[in-house]
Amino acid sequence: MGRILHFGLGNFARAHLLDYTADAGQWDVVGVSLRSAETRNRLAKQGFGYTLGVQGIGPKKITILRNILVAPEDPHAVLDGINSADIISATVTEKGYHLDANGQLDLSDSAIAQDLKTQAPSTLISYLAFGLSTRTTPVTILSCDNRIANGQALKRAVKQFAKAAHLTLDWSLFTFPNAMVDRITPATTDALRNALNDPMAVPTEPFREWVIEDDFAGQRPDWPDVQFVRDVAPHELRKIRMLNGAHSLLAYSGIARGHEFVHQAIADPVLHDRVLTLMNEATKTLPIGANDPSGAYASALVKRFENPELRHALRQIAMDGSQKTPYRFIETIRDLLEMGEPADALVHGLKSWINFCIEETREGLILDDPKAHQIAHAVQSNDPVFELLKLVNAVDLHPLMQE
Ligand code: CS2
Repeated sequence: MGRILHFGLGNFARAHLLDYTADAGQWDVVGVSLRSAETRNRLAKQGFGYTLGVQGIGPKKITILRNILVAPEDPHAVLDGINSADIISATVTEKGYHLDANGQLDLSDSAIAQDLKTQAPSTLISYLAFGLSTRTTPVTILSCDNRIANGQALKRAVKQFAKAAHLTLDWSLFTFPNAMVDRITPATTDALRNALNDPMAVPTEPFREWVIEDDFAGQRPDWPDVQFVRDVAPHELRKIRMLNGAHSLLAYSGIARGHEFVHQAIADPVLHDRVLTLMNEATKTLPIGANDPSGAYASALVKRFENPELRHALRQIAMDGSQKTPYRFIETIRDLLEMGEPADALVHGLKSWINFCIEETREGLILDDPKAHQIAHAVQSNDPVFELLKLVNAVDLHPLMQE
């Protein structure tokens, strides 16, 4: 029996890593919640088991979660967990890495600065740095978040934190494989809770995919259908640039056009065309082998978006845009410009994020984004477009925003 210590017990982890691990057998999972006790309290009431509502297939009971450690209640239990786990994994979303727009650990970020000052952890990055500094046996740290080269990004952040905190880690013990993760997992609705008679039910689609760099420091579960590859980059670039890029385009343009859910936005002919154009543009930037000349990957994505039962809210995707636009739009646009290829739909995506920030702020709303305050500030400046681009390190694209 092996044990995974998993940071971030949101719906995605419960529909992806935990589902795969339940299928593998032999392993269990202890979760870590970095802030609130709410998920732990609710799941504890039902013995940490919950129902996955796999749309079109039916309910599936997941019973491999043993406990959830609430970090602020007992930081030592989390550090002990890091010392004894067979695999440490994370789904803490893009902002949980505390990286700046250049992909480096943001030492001025308030949580990181605080952890450095107090020499006590509160983030995934600082927990790993402190916890791994006393570990003497090999372990794999597996990022399951959407980010290009997510494992390397996590390793870099932990390294930079450790250096700033004067911690010594034996890096020969640890591996940080990159991974591509995919399963569309919306927020739970009351309708699903009632239908499955489980307050902690998680809705998800039947499709799931996981490609992991074959770089494990020790044992791993016998996860079914997982591809272990030498280089994940083509897989993750394709998924992130095509699926997540299209998602963000649908979110910002869809909200502007009065839609609420992904399936409604993709049924709008204007957005449908724009999504296909974006996928076509993104395909051109992918390495040979990952590009999609037949269009099969793109058509499969559109079908998944059209699924009306998922009721995937555009606002869920729209959050944290400052963290998502760089890898969903900006880097792809730069690659296309370099190739001399058009990037109209992607540029439209970036413009629609800018318009979303402007509209929401002018309506007096605070965005759901770690940079919400800077965004509000940028919108109130003399040149909101320029200032917003500055926040995502993309002033070089300013000329394209005028056209
Ligand atoms: C979505 C993703 O919320 C979002 O930003 O684009 O969560 C998306 O559903 C998953 O990456 C699909 O694997």
